[in-house]
Amino acid sequence: MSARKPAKAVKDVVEAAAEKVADVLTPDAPGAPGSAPPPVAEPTTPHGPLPPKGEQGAPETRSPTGAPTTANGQQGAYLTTSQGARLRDTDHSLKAGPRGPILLQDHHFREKITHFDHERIPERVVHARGTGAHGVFVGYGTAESITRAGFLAKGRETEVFVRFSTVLGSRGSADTVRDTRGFAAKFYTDEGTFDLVANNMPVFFIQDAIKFPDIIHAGKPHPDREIPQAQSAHDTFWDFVSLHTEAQHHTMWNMSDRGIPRSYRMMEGFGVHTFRLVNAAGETVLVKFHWKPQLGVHSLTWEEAQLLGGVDPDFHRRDLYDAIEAGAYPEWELGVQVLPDTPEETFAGIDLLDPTKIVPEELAPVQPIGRLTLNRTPTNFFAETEQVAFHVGHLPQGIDVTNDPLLQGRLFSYVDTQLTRLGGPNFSQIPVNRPHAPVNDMLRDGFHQQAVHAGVAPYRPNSLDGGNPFPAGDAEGAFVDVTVTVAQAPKVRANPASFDDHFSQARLFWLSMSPVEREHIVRAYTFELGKCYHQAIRERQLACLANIDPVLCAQVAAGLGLPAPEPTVPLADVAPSPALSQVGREWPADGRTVGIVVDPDAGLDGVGRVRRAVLAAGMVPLLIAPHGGAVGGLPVQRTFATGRSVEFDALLLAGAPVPAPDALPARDEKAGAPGPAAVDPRVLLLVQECWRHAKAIGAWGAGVAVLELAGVAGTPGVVAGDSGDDALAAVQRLLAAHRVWERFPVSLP
Ligand code: HDE
Repeated sequence: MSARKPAKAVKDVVEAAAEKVADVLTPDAPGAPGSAPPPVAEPTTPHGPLPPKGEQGAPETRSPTGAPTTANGQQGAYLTTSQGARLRDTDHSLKAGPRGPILLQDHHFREKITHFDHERIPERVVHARGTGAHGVFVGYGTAESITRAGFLAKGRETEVFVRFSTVLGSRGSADTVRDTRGFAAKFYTDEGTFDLVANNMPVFFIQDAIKFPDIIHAGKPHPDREIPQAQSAHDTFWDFVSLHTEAQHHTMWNMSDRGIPRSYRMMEGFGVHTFRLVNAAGETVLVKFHWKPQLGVHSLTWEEAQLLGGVDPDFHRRDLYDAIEAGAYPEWELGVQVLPDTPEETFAGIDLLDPTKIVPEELAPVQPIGRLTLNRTPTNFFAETEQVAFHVGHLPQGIDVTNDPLLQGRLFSYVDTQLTRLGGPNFSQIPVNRPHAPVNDMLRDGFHQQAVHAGVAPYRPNSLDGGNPFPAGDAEGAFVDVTVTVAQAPKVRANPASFDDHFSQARLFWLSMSPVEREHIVRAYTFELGKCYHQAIRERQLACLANIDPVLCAQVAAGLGLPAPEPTVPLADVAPSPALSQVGREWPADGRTVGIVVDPDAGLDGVGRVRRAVLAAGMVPLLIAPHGGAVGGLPVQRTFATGRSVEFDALLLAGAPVPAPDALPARDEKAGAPGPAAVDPRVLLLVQECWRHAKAIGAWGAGVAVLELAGVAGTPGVVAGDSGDDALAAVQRLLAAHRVWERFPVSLP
């Protein structure tokens, strides 16, 4: 190992220090701590770390598997042990004769099995089921007047890793369950990592972090039978939220279509808490963070979500990765609602420290400050998505926390949980967690230490390491803990009185919904409460609904066969917030899937052309045929047996295929669907399900006959085109609204 040469600046400091003390030290005596003799006075001139002592070496910068960069998990053509010894055989253990016992000396066997035995780590206690992707964030510069955070500067690009998740289910649970979704973003800014650990709903169940274990215990499967998995439709959940009525607003969001997103790409994200921004002049504002998806906010229908739980439990994961692979990069704008930082910390009468409240966008518009594009999928799920560790306290200069009691509790929880989950305090050294800013902390040792720290003085101030590391000031971009006056008050276990309003914003949400969205909310409450075992819990939740809205309460009560109770508090007089509704606008259809049913025996008139047009429009065409392989030279992605309507956003019929040889209920129960024998029954089922889920359906040529046979011809959103181009164009127009909403008749005002 060659001795290292100190950098010029460091060398000068070292030599100057050495000169001063040369008379009291024997320069060549062994055992001197540090590579330079310490000066008597505390070193205060900032400089880089001292080099290691001359005799000291360190492993070269390599990945854990010996590759020169951290990018490759493996290298070379040959199978090796973890130490790099090449192996001849990995299929036979070393035995005392072919029929004899395995020998303890078989290092390869022991290493392989032992490593395998320890492959799993504890799953996250919440948000265990997740999906991650890499991307890039570009600042617009519009936040420069309110924050000194450099990554928001105009045109500044920052690498980002995002992990989406459900909350309640285990790591292997289904994606499409009714639940809140996590939307956690790690910005690797050059001023330190910023984690915006957000959800797809802007409010939370509780107002104090001390209740978090309780709401999660209530939402998780019952402790005796460990059912139901990844669901809120059970007694303990509704027991909790009907007793802790502050949960009613968040529960309303869960029962709305927001609880079953169509795609992670089509979700909003919310920082939930109010944050405090500080600019270069030290001025502050309060903000709420919002992610706005370029594709709009869209949801599955409840039946789709339920079918997908069986047909494709990885639906959201697949959707995200397929879209990125297809080049339909998901995009969001990051925005802030900017609110004055007043001593009361309220806005328009809304307590900004109460995480069960929103500030309606109509009162404080969301101002865009940058754009996120997800453009790379992870190479290794475990290394990246499973090991990523977020923390609400990971903040760069310019962004600070507030006293929201939920946020305050989270500031403790996120490091604490990683200690167990990732096996020690060094999780920030795992590749996906490594900051992209220079790190010079005084944290040392611990399990799985990857860094080889030089020096002897990880404390401050020190003289042995030349005083390094040095504190930074404003000019060096030091983090700002904003000075906030805390009012003199008794030390109490209590909430502010303003936290007592539990129903007004649940009502605001209900009143902001379109009629079809309200029908879905009624259905969700009725379903979930119907799944509860105990009548007392249903009655108690109905009493909460009575305080939100009499129509909602009466409809749910009717479904449960119970009387609708009277409200116990006056109904709040609130103005609806149209921004909360998902219906009534048009959005791009990038990355949407279009199923195309083909009949190989009847010609493939225009199919290739339509397929190309779907691709050109940025959507994903999936050919559905009686058998796999290819049809007319075009690749088949789904057969009548493997395909199911829930995988497609829209359906095109290019033919009317007769029943395929496997159209037998004994081979495929779907083939038992009743209908005329002229067409494969699975095609009819496909059309009927798409129709039931209000999806656009188009047909041309022989395909038009299928519309008649399925009984959907001439109904809203069902188009018979003269050509494939025609049918596709009409379907594309319908897709912009997400669904053919008029197909759902509504009964509510
Ligand atoms: Fe979390 N939350 N949380 N949470 N949370 C975790 O941290 C916690 C809350 C959120 O993809 C845990 O690393 C407390 C609100 C997301 O890795 C844990 C409270 C919001 C994720 C934890 C909350 C969130 C987590 C578990 C106070 C929306 C997944 C694993 C009531 C703004 C991050 C982990 C990922 C994960 C604690 C409330 C979002 C236990 C104490 C509000 C997106 O530390």
